[in-house]
Amino acid sequence: MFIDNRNTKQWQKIDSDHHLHPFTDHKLLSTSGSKIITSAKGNYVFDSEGNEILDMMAGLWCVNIGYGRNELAEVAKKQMEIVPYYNTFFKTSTTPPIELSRVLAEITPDGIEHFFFGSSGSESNDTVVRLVRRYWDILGKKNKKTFISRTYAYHGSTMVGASLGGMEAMHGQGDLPLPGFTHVMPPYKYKFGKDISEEEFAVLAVKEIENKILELGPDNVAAFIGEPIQAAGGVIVPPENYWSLVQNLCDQYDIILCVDEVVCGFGRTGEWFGSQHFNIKPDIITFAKGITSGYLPLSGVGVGKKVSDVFINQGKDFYHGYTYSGHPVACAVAIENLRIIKEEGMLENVKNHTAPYLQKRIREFQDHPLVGEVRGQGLLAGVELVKNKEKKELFDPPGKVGNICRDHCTNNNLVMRAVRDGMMCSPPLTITKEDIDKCMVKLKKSLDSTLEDIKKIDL
Ligand code: PXG
Repeated sequence: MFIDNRNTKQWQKIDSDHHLHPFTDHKLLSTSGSKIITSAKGNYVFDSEGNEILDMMAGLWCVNIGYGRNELAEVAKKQMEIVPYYNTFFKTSTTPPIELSRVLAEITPDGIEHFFFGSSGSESNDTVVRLVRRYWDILGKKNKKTFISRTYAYHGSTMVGASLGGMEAMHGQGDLPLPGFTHVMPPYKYKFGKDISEEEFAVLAVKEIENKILELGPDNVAAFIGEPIQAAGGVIVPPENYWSLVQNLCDQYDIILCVDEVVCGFGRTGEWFGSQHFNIKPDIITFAKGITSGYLPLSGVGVGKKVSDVFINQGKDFYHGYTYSGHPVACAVAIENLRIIKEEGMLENVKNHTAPYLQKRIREFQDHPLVGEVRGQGLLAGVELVKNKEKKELFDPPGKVGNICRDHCTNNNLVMRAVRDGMMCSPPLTITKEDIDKCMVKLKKSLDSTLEDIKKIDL
């Protein structure tokens, strides 16, 4: 084992000397130092200073069954002893990816029967772009290449993941998006549909997609991709009728419908998948995170009959795969994780108890002077902080107030995610009503402190 008896300062020094973090201003980080997480249990993580921190983000939208489930460690150990690694290339497989595929076929949206594995959500979204373009190629529709996605979408951080994503800041670095990726308005009613009804706004948002299809020409459009609820984009919950309209549009113009289930998958909405919550049947889904509750890296693509038939029945090759596609240890851990979710009735508990409770409690902030909107679905929720509540006016430029509030949450030993000026949460599926109550006390304190702070600064 590596040396684990250093103190906080020592870890921070080595971290700052050698470790590059994702999405981080390292100059700033070297002055504050990283928070060093040294253990975790249930819905809490503990840092090297002994703080007990309520993790309302389930790590990074992923620790669905909570921390410290030894069953997963046992399974990993056992599988490492049996076969730690073998590949799934060259007409070979180990048993865990086969069994995991069978289990997934039972719980994924109707019609999704085949699974291809990777190690991250970004990788699986890359797989989708290659798969769908190859699909149209095989069918002789060689121009169907463009992917339509949405502003504020998050689909990963590789060149393709960031191109599919609709994050302006990411596009600003490294000449992105790549050619063949375009973005339309998301179903973000608070910002884009202030004065109309939910239903009217859904029609408007879907009309934008149709206009984009017509502008590009349907013969050039490969697929539409979206998260059921945009998570890292700010917990953007679409109107109830949005997704069925999108599905109709994709059918009408012969466009593949890809649903990115990386966050919404594995129980977040109280169903196995967000597609089931919105009652749609995607052609393809991608998933990651919650499939192993983050205990090991694993991701995948679920492929429906329409696409898989072409590859399987026409005997066409697809020159694509990763060393760790179907990694036996990660797949074994996933099977155990899914067993726990199922056998402990976590979906039912989320749907009938904890999600309604979280949604009810967080809506109490609707009257807070800083809060413009409270939104959420299932165990995804957030409050949008605004400059002017009556006029629904957002802070411009965005981000400063969100960061202030996030820092207060940190000081109150609460992990929530600041997205622009919203405070978002996505707790483990094991979150209890007591922990939700604790979260509300900490969040109220953080919002009140933020309000006091911003009175003193020029925004
Ligand atoms: N799709 C969705 C919907 C995601 O949320 C990915 C794909 C990419 O997964 P990987 O495993 O390649 O990271 C994600 C990841 C944040 C944050 O700041 C969110 C994600 C990753 C990192 C940070 O909220 N989501």
